[in-house]
Amino acid sequence: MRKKTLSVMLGAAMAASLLSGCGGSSKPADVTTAAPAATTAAPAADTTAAPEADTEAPAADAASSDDLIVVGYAQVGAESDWRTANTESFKSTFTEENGYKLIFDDAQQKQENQIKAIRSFIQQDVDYIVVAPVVETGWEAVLQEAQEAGIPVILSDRMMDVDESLYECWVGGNFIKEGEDAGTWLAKYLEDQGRGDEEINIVTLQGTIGASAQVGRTEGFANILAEHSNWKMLDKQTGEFTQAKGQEVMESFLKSYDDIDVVVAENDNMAFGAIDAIKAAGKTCGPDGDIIIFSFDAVKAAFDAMIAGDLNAAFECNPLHGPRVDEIIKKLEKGETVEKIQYVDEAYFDTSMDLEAIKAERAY
Ligand code: GYE
Repeated sequence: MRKKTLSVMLGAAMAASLLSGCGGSSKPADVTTAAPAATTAAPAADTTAAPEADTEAPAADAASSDDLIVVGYAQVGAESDWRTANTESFKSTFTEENGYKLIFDDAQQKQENQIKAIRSFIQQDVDYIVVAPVVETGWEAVLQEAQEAGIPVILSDRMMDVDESLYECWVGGNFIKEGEDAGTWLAKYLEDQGRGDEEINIVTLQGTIGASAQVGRTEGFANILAEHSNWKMLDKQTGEFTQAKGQEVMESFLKSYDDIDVVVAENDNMAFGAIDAIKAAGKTCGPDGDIIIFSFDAVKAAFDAMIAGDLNAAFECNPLHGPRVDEIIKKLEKGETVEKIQYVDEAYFDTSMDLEAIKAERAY
């Protein structure tokens, strides 16, 4: 029943957007107002904040299960602290109290599992499918199946390389910008240390190959590297976004190269593994160490690593997409158009800042 109402509304929305010419625009939107900023309180804290409301109006009365919007979330896995925060953001947002039934699937970083999950969501006739795609390519067939079934698909976090008519919209971090910000930060850091013209040997621990977070961060950093003829990328290998693999790859880098100046870790957890490998090899890293190391995400444990003097900098990627997707669904339910591509504003942090104070304010 819900689905029929929705497709009529979507049909109307599509017609309206065709007339106005603004639907399906790929103009990036800034959605920082759409969801809690990185520094707001954790969603978990919010949900426990008003227990009285529940006792007066039990969830079952507030919304009969017929009224609940059923959302299937095809999650990547549980490979990192970022991912854990992202899962928590969805689970605490898509609750029955908020009018939803969430069907959550953890694909264990395998695309075939995500495709299976999406097919099962289609079979269960959910109202919306949300996907954080493991990799960018290979989604046309299953998205077409969802479209034929009349189920809107929302992409969150990572991107898909598919025709934009196959999804409603995407919300996530600007990965190319994150990579460029990291390169720009490194150039300034080396300059400030009087090493602006020195030959700089760099290695990169890449994320899951083909994931847009990997593709974008690699490309963004490469854009800045191209501006510095004295920077040399010695090696790049995937650490699959996990601490264990990051450590393993860093161990092999340290065996192959004895003159590494900089480690780029495409997420915090791989940096944590790399820091262990560097220490085990009898070297040091961080602002006072032999090796400069920085990473992406900026989860709380990255703040601890910076405060401990092991990590130089962390480039933020905000995982709190639950409230953002909730807002998108609410708009679609009302027949409103949504911006096709929605980037979240992100910052960076390094050891020149008051990290204890910043960490205390962060939600993840
Ligand atoms: O950086 C990493 C996670 O897609 C932005 O995936 C996300 C990345 C994040 O495993 O920690």
